[in-house]
Amino acid sequence: MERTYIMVKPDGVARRLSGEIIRRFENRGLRLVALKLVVPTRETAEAHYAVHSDKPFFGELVDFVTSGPVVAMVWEGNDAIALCRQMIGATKPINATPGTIRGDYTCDMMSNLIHGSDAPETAAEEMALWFSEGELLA
Ligand code: IDP
Ligand code: MG
Repeated sequence: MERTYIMVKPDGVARRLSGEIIRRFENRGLRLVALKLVVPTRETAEAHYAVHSDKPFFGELVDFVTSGPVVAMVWEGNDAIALCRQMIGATKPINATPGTIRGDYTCDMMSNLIHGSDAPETAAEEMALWFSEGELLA
């Protein structure tokens, strides 16, 4: 069993897509082990996207992700990290195939509705950044 950090970004919450996104992960058979609605601080957003701090879009990305509430979640299941990334779809809109969350609901490179951890190490870091131990089910 693997756990992954999933976040509906501010555009997804504003567009009332949180329920649809949660429904997809539930339908797939994943188990929800943590969930909260939070407006990210700049500090948390900068830490979350630290790997992109050199990129030209970093400032805009931090502005975007702190612009409103996000739904922070941890989902558990077999190969949950790769499975969720597959369900989310590619970052580049033209590569986000129909049937994926991004492929069905967005064609914007930045406002792309959802984040999912990309590897076991980042999943562990992100779960620790967004949740305390006590907020996760056993
Ligand atoms: P990912 O969310 O698919 O893992 P990353 O490359 O890790 O994609 O980028 C993190 C986030 O930064 C993306 O989800 C998107 O919101 C934003 N982003 C990535 N590349 C660009 C870009 O070239 N222009 C604007 N925003 C970008
Ligand atoms: Mg990424």
